[in-house]
Amino acid sequence: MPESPIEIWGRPYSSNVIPVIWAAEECNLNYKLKLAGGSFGQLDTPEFGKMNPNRMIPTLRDGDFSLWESHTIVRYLCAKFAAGSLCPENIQQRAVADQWMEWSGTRAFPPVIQLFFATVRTAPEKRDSAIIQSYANDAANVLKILEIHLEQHDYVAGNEFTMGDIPLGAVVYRYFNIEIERPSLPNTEAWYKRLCERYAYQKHVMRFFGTNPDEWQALEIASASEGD
Ligand SMILES: N[C@@H](CCC(=O)N[C@@H](CS)C(=O)NCC(=O)O)C(=O)O
Repeated sequence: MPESPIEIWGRPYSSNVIPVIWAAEECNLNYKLKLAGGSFGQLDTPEFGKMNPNRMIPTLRDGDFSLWESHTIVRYLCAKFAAGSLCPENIQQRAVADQWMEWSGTRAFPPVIQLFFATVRTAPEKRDSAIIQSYANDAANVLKILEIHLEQHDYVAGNEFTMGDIPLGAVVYRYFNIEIERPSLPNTEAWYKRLCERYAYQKHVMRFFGTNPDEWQALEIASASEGD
């Protein structure tokens, strides 16, 4: 009997789901997107609770096996379907890829998501420019660490694209596409440009996310057509 396709539960505009869908596409995976979270609901069902007791997206289902935590799912997909390329065989290179995935979650994601919520997800008349500026400064200061690292490398774990670039690449897309002033980060911009050349990045990450909550909501609802 043919194996049933992997299911990714989530919504295409969720910041934590985007890296998983991007990774799946990089692995040329035939997966099903099961719409869940936000306006799509589903998280409160008993079926979902069995897969993920946190009732959060993304959640992956591979046959009888369920997995949650976006970075762990990215690692799983890359180890299963792209061992030796997206998931490097060399243990030190793989550890460096892991390191930047963790760094993305703990250092880069927080100020960028706050920036996103303070701008796109807040009505223009309610925005606080001082708060926006402070998140923008925090994000820029953190990304200066990446900027120095990329002086020596084309990608975060060396000169090849790996899973280490995935969560961070999704964060950086938002950073570069929110209307704020940014300092010049030439190495980071060159890396971002390399990511922009990838089909999977164009398809799943480079989405117009709107400029205000109404536009964002309309885009999210329209993404229902991407479900299985
Ligand atoms: N650390 C978790 C965070 C998951 C998370 O915060 N997911 C959010 C969406 S980005 C969620 O499920 N929110 C409820 C919803 O979308 O309805 C991960 O990386 O997977």
